[in-house]
Amino acid sequence: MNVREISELRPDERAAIFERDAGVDEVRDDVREIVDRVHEEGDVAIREYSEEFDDVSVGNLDVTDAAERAVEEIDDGVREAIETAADNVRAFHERQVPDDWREDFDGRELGRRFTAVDRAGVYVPGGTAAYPSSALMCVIPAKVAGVDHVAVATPPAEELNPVTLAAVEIAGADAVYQVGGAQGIAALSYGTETVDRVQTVVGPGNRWVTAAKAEVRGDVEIDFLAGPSEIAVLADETADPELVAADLVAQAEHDTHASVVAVTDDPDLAEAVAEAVGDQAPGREREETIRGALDNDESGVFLARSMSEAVLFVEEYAAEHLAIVADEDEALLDRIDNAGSVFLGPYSPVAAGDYASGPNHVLPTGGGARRYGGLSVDTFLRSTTVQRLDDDTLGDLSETITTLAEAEGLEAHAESVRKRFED
Ligand code: HSO
Ligand code: ZN
Repeated sequence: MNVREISELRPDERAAIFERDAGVDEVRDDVREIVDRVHEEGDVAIREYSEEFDDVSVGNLDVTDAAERAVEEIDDGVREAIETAADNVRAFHERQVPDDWREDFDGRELGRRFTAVDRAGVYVPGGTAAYPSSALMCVIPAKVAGVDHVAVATPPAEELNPVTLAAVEIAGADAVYQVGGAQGIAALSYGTETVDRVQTVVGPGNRWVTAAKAEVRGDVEIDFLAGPSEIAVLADETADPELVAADLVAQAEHDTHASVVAVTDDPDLAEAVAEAVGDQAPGREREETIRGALDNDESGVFLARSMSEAVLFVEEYAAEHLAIVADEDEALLDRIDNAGSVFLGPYSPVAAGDYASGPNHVLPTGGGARRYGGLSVDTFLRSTTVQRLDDDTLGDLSETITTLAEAEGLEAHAESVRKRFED
């Protein structure tokens, strides 16, 4: 990883960094074909794609029973870790549940009530790594919101990962299907003979899953595009370069399309971080994936001329995860709007949020944080407004309503109000 000066970046380099799409565009055509086939042919298409992409000849697509059994099968220490993480994730998401309300506005009784969608689908990635933590991060908020039926899709395997299955069960899912990738998203979105269709599809995934969510959007609700991981570390001279590097390497191990950046105004820190990344990557279990991510055009250590320039850089980058390791971290945070989730100080590594501190790890990537936030209880809720007026309050408003209705040329609207006051 080399150090690049922000002021020297060419427009094409800036575009690669700020308009990153993590290779999603490249797979869109293939994904469209998969989604269409699953939509039209159902289970048959799923089985064929599982053979082709996962090299698995799938028996039962429905593995709900196996998930129930897995809780007893896994190591006690792992089960306890899942339960601790689940408790923390649940507590944080329970805090998000909005209260229904009704209030008096000068005699008009107005309010808002919140209800959950009935059926949600969750994608839990598998493949090169298992993601029981993602099961917790998606199923728990859905259940806290009050979703009646939560179905999980996760990649097939000769032997399904029991820890993932146990996490799905502990989180409270109602059904589990072994179907991965774009075909998993399509199955949840349109339904098949075995998989019931849902109203909202959520969850993280690789570029295939992400492209599939973009494809089904409109036919079904989705959370947002949560593709390969990203981290931006905003650091000043007080940061420990070894720890900054460790957090970059950690997110790099997710995917060769992951994007990891550190931004600082301190040239010594920039050099030290670049060197520490180089020292820490070799010998890691997932070294090849890490190297792929570090070599991406959008990954790197970026040197700013001032912390203001550094702030502008991370604001434009709009990272999925933003770590701020600096003396004035709260003041820097005040200047930043675009980030999926923020980690303050040297003892808040992104890995804490990935697994166990409580906030959600399903977050917008690819600059999505410029427009929306991460997965939350709200993702599964609808709000409905309620109003009750009486004759006095409607009488007070009748002139306003009838005047506006007539201005719009909607005379019957005006009449519907007047009629109530005829004797
Ligand atoms: N950093 C990933 C989530 C994750 N990390 C799961 C470890 N397991 C995307 O936020
Ligand atoms: Zn992670």
